Amino acid sequence: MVRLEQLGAVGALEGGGVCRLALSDADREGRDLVRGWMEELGLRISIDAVGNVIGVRPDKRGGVTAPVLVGSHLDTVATGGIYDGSLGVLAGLEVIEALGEAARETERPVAVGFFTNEEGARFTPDMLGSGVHQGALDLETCLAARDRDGLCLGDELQRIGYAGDQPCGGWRASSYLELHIEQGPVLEREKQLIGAVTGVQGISWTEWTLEGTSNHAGTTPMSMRCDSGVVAALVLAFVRRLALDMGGSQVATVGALSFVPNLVNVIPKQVTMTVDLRNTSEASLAEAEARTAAFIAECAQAEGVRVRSRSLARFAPVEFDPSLVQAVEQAAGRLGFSSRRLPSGAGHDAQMFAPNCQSAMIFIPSAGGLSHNTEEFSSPAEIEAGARVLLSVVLGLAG
Ligand code: HGY
Ligand code: MN
Ligand code: MN
Repeated sequence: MVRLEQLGAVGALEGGGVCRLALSDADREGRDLVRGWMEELGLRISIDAVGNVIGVRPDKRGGVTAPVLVGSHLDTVATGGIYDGSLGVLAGLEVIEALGEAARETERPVAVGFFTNEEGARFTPDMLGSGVHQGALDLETCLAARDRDGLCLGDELQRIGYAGDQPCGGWRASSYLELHIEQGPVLEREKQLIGAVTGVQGISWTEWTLEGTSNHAGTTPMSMRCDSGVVAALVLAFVRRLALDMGGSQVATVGALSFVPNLVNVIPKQVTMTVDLRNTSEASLAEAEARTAAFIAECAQAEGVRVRSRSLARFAPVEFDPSLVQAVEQAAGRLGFSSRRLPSGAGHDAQMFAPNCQSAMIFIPSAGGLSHNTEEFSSPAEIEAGARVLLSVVLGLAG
C-alpha cells in the first residue's frame, strides 16, 4: 500500500486521482520510481525500443529466460485513479519481494514489467507497448504515432529517456499474470472478492471526421445547411440505441467530440468524434461496426456532409488459458476468498501475451464499479487478497 500511495502521488490531481499520460513527465517520474524499486530488489532490468521495462529475478540456477511474468502498466488516463495498472505492477514487486524475504529459490525466473501506453489515451492504439513487445503491433508504426498536439511517440520516448536498446518482438514469458481492478460493477454487486478473468472482449476504436459547410448561424436557411454537428448528434444517439438493441455485452461510447471552429454563431465546418465499440463476440462486434458505418454514411449523405474515418484500435476478443483461470479460482478457494469467473470489459496488456504463452488475470472489486474516474477505489483488504492469490499462482508456475 505504501508504494501505491507513493506512486499515486506522481501526477496527482487536485482533489484526488492522477494524470500520468503515456510518456509525459509524470509518466517518466512514475517509471523512474518503479525502476528504482526494481533496482532495490536486485532485478535484471531491460528496457526495449518502445519503452517497456522488465525486471527479472533469476531462477535457482541464475537463469533469466522465459520467466513467469507479472505485468501491467503505469500510464493512466487524464482523470485516472491510483489503482488502474499501478496495482498490477506493484503487486508484482511485492511478489518478488516476498520471494526474496523467504529466500525462496524458484525453478523458473520470476519477472515484473510495465508496458508503454496501455491506456491509449494519448497515443493510439491502446496496449501499444505490450502489443509491440509480443509481436501483435509493428514497432515503426507505433514509434510514428502522434498525439493530439502532433508530438511523435518515438520522440517522446527519447525525451523521457526510455528509448531502450532491447529489441522488440522475440521476448517470451513462460506464463503471464496480471492483477487488476475489475473497473466494473460485477464483483461488488455479487459480493465476490476475486475475479478469475476468462478473457478480454473485442475492442473497436474509430475516429470519424465529418466535413460540413461552415456558414452563418443567422442568415443560413435551415433548408440550405450542411451541418456536421447535427450528423454527430445523430451518430451519438444511434450508437447508444444500437448497443441497447444488440444487448448482451455490446457497449458503445462517444468519448471525444470536437467542433471546428466551435463558435456560437458558426455552423460547424468540421466535427471529429471517436466511437468505441466493444463486444465479447467478434461477429457481433463486426455487426456493430458495420451498422454504425452504414448509419453514418446515410445521415451524412442526407445532410450533404462528407465523411472520412480512421481506425484507432481494433483487437479481437481473447480467451485466457483455461488451466490458468482454474489455478486462479483454486488459489482463491485455498485462501478462503469468494470468486467468480467473468470476462474483462476493459483491454489489458494480458491480452497481448495470451496468444504466445499461458496468460490470465486476477480481478478485485472496484467501489461503485468506477474506473477511469478520480473516485476509483479498492480497499486494502481487497488489494491484499488479490496480491495473495497472485503470489499463490506465481509460486505454482515458478516451482
Ligand atoms: O480502454 C481500455 O479498455 C483500456 O483502459 N486501455
Ligand atoms: Mn488498466
Ligand atoms: Mn485503464
